[in-house]
Amino acid sequence: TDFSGKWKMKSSENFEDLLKALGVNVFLRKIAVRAASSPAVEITQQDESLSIKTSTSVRTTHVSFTVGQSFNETTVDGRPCTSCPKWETDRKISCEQTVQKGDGPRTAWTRELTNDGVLILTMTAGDVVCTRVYERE
Ligand code: RET
Ligand code: NA
Repeated sequence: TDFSGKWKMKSSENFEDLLKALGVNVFLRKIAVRAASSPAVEITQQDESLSIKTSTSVRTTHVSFTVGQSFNETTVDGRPCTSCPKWETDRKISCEQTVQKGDGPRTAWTRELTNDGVLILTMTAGDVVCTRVYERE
């Protein structure tokens, strides 16, 4: 499986509900939702190592990790966490996050490359699941 490429988002469900579950206030939520409606995602992958850059007008994140090795990143609302990416299938990575300070709902993400070459990102906070579908640019 090779996630490499530049991706554009085709659909998004529950992103605002996800931020709400994380306790983001309505003012910041509206800003975040607008910015996150047109992200630029660029992934490079070498074997089990991925580098993912997600850019929006208000927030850009860049993570690099090797599947099977924990790494530090931030939750979608910006809290530092430790993440444990694992292969769930040979086309899907699932990753549980543990925040370094404080508490809140459990968070996780998955990234799956479907047979049709579509990238499906899910982000979970407690029982809220946000699903975002990407196609290659
Ligand atoms: C602000 C303020 C603090 C809370 C949040 C913000 C914005 C977050 C954004 C996240 C985008 C995430 C994406 C994820 C994966 O595709 C405004 C910095 C939540 C824009 C695109
Ligand atoms: Na996204």
